[in-house]
Amino acid sequence: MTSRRNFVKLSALGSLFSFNAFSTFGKNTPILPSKEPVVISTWNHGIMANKKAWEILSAGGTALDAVEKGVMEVENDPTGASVGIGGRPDREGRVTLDACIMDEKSRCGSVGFLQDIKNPVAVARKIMEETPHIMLVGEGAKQFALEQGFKEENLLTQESEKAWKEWLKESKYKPVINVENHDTIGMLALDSNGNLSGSCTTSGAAYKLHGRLGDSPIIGSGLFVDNEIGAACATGLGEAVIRVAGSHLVVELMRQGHEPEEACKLAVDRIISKHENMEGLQVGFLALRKDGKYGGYSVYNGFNYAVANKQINNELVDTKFDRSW
Ligand code: SD4
Repeated sequence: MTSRRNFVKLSALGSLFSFNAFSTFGKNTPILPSKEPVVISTWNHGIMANKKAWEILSAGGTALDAVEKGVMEVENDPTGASVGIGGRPDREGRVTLDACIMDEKSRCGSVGFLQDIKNPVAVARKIMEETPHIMLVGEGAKQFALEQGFKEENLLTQESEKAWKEWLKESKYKPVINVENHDTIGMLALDSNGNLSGSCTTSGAAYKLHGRLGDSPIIGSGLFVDNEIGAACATGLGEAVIRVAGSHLVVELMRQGHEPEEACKLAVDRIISKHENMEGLQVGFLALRKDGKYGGYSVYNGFNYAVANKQINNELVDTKFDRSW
């Protein structure tokens, strides 16, 4: 790693010449932007999402289209218990969805507490492209979605309702976020123009309080993209991610010269340092840098992600972690 003295020297150089900070900050050798497409996304369902995203990227499509259409595959899958239709409801039995999207121009859109519309990521994109705003929530977000032609539908599947009724018997709120729960999908992509985009979509923590928002719709927490540097997304206990503005932190750590995996690890360390009680506190970060290098890291074991590029045909990778369950 770069010594502090070198870092200060290089930072000073970086501010003297106001070119792309990424090419010098914290590094002895410049890192060149890549135009080799790559997509990474969280958990096992990342495979399904990457398949669609890779179709788009490998045909020369944009990272923005890839990250939207990719995660919609998971939103549309009724067997997924944490995203889109079939997502676990809150403690009142209502499915409320959160999502956001961000592109290479730092344009972003976000939707929170959206009900009865199964593709919140597409609603987030419409907010980004069709309104002067970034975030819409609740009734207003639903009204906007309906005006944009989205269909109203019941998102509580029979299976999800059954699981919720089972939960009601004890009604104990205990966030358990691990690989079995097939959680939130966050996706980061780099396209053949060298542009980065990201998306994040979820039904949030199962059996949450009605009205709760997690990190996933919050730009800088669940997702952040800076086309000069890289992109990051988060999964896990949203309250912990928000506390440290997790995805923004990961991108800023890459700006300082940390490798993607190392940036994710340092963000995990930050989360750990801010919590006395680590019980149930699983958080995982993914990072994709402008040069196509990527990595991830999690608080506990069990977090994985899917990667697709020209060399890797959509494979799952387990991240390193700080501690075991
Ligand atoms: C939330 N971060 O609402 C989401 C849930 C999640 O893996 O990512 N689970 O807190």
